[in-house]
Amino acid sequence: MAGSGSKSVLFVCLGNICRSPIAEAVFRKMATDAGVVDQWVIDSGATSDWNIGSSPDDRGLACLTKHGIETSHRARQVTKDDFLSFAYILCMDESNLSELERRAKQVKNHQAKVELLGSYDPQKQRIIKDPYYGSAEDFEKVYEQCVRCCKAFLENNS
Ligand code: WE7
Repeated sequence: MAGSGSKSVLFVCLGNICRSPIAEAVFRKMATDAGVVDQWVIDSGATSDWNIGSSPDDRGLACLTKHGIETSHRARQVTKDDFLSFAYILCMDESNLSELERRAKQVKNHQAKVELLGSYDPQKQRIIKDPYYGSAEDFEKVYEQCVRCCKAFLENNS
């Protein structure tokens, strides 16, 4: 839960095992390196309840390790409370976006701005594609997109 005055972001994808844990870990590393991590509540979640409690995908963990980033995240589903406690909910594709917008409408006085993480990409790649049925290269591409977008998002909120 975000304390008063703190900034908050929840990264979301379908299962919270591939894309959103990478985005969360990348953003936490950047905020840590910038010395502002204490000002932030950072988390990630799933639209589905399929993988609750699972570790991130091994390919995603390998990609993060390769870039010197760790995570101990376990998958969780987005809750109604998330729409009240987070300032930003940033998701990966149009399917995530329409699902989150549908759920936001069901929460009275929802606060969160629901956006595509890719809307922050200086290279204008709006969609961060699901790498689940993809290769290590697809995870690397997700990582690079997360780096560009998280950097821009952090700069916008500093
Ligand atoms: C995924 C996935 C991803 C697809 N992470 N899963 Cl088998 C399934 C069914 C409902 C929810 C989830 Cl989470 C999962 C397992 C976990 N990134 N991507 N499934 C996926 C990709 C393309 C077409 C259809 C699916 C279900």
